[in-house]
Amino acid sequence: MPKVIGKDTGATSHAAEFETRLGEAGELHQVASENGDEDAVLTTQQGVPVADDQNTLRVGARGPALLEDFHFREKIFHFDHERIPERVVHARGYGVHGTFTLKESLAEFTRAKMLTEVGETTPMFVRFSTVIGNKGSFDLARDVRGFAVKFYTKEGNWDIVANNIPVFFIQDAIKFPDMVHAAKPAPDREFPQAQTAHDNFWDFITLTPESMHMIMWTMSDRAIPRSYRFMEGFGVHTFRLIDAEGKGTYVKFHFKPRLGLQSVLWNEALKINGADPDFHRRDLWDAIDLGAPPIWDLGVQLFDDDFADQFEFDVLDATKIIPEEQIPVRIIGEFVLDGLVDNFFAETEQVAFCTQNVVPGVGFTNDPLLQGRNFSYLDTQLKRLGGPNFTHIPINAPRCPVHNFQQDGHMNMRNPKGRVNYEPNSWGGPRESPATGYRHFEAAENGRKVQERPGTFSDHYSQARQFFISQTAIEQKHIGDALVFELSKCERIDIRERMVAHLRNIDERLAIVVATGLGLPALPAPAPAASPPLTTLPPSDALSILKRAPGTFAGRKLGILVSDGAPAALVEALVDAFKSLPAVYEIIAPKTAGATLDDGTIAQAKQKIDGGPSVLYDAVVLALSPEGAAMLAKDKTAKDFVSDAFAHCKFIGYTSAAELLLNKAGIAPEDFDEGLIALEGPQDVPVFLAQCGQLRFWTREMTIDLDAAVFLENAGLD
Ligand code: HDE
Repeated sequence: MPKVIGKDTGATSHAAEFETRLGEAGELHQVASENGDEDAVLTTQQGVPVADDQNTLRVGARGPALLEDFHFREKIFHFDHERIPERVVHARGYGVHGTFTLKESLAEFTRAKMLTEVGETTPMFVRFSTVIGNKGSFDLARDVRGFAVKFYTKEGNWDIVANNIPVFFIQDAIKFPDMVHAAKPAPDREFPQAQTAHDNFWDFITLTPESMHMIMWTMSDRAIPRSYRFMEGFGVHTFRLIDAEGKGTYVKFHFKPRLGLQSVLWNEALKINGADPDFHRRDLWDAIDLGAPPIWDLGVQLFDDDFADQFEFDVLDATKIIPEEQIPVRIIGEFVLDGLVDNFFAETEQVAFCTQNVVPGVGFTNDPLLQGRNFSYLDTQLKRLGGPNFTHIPINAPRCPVHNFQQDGHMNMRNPKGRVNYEPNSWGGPRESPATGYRHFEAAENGRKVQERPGTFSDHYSQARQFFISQTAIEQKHIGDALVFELSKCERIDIRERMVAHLRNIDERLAIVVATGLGLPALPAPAPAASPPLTTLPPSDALSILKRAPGTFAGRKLGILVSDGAPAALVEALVDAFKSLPAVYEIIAPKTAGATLDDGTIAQAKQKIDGGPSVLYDAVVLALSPEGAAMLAKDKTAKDFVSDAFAHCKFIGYTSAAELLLNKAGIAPEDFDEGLIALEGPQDVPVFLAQCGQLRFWTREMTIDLDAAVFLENAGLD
């Protein structure tokens, strides 16, 4: 029997069962658990055993169907109603279960048990999402990612309905429908899907200067994440922690991924969407399924009124961050996302988040965006889930006692006993509890009733500039590239010009790069600014992805392209080294069956090369024999594999025979750079592994992309 590699892609299979998860929350699980059971009998929804599920009831084999066929009618009726309205925004999402563990108590600031009982674990559910695309759109749209978190605490459900970007497009919830309409496909033509690269979006944005800070983030690599596992999460608004005496402390919530941040290139994103539209959901599923669940630290920025009063911007303005250099993020615990759903619809589709879901000790501020959200989410659930009883659905049901006199309604799942359904009453509880019950923060308010934006919200450019100057050169180039790409899709020249006019208030060099990229004949005058932009805000390294690179390939994926006769010792050494990080690998071969290596070992292929383009991997190895290289050098797909890996600045390990394929793919000997690593044998693997820890060889982009020249000439950006 020849040895076989390639079956186990780098981590041990995760055998954990999550069957009980839904059951913990409710009593509704008995039906689902039967599916897949060999002995189970197919029944109708009424539980009646079904004798024939292949043929409708007819008068004679070729005769008309009979109305009497209740099984057929029920089956079709149910099928006809399988869909519920998709979310207006964040329609495409992916949910997983997890657990939060508190490491440091915030007892000084809040009475919330989840934040004060060190060592306590709290079950949770997280739904990641894109914002604009519909449910069937692709994962790698340039878009904000939702990072909605539901904690099933002992004191009720607490939701932090967060994003992977810490600011938002608008300051007041009243503009949300306009913003979303403008971003979604145009109403007449219903395209483009899941994209902001169109006139309507940029028309709205350029007429809404408050969006400029957010635009810097969405044009940055943050909007094309490599995976949900490599994203930060932010609660965006300033919330409040409230202690037992009613004292409030402002708080901003942060989720920081242990695996570090990572994004893909735009050209790569476009290709990934074709090769695997489910790239992000598959990545998350695989990581959990293979027993390498992602972990995030939960952090808080805490501050008081004194800080708020002297901070350059209004802490109620959701288009502003508080730089971590000014208020450090204090890590108080961690969450592990290690539980796959049993059923996508039951859990991920039906989960209902709401910013209003808070627990005693956590409260709101007057952020006008947050106040609007507090209305919107509950309202949306009524439409989507069809009635007021969606909290009875297991994924939404609290994991603590629920007692109240709210009753009846569509799909009521509870069967309360006894006579009492009002309060006060002479029959018995439940009763309110001044000691343990939720208490709102007693904010002192006075003022005239007005429709007015506070003057303290009027600076729209300073933090946009701060974000931009905090990036590395390559990240700045990507922002320029993204702006040129998006605006090039706008047909109206005045919209392009208007955006460049805004950019002049952010960074003159960026404005020049974008104007040049768009071929504008002249720079438009800077947009009138409600508040003069500050140029004094210092760079904040925390805003850059690359300045905080993790320096390891752990959690990433290596693609090993093999051919018959490839060196087995090298392939095995690669597999062992990357598995130990741990990272995963996939074997790609010209044939689905895989390849026979030089010692007779069978390398089983996960992908035939046509289905496994290099965009699906973080680094690649070309482990080829001379014959294999000669054959692949004639193959267009193999050449694409190589030239894409090169163009996307990936580290490429190669056997000497594979040089032929590299050359035929357009990488001439003089183009070879330090990102291309010769692998003579197993002894070279440690060097390759160490290099891969840089994730990308970014220097290459400056030499192979013509736009880099515009960027370097005009900007000398740093
Ligand atoms: Fe949302 N948002 N949003 N949003 N949002 C929804 O609720 C809304 C905003 C966010 O995975 C909707 O159940 C308004 C900011 C996430 O199920 C809806 C405003 C942030 C999710 C809604 C905002 C978010 C939603 C649509 C402006 C980041 C997905 C479906 C005031 C902090 C949750 C639904 C999931 C979903 C309203 C702005 C995050 C319509 C009115 C800012 C992660 O209710």
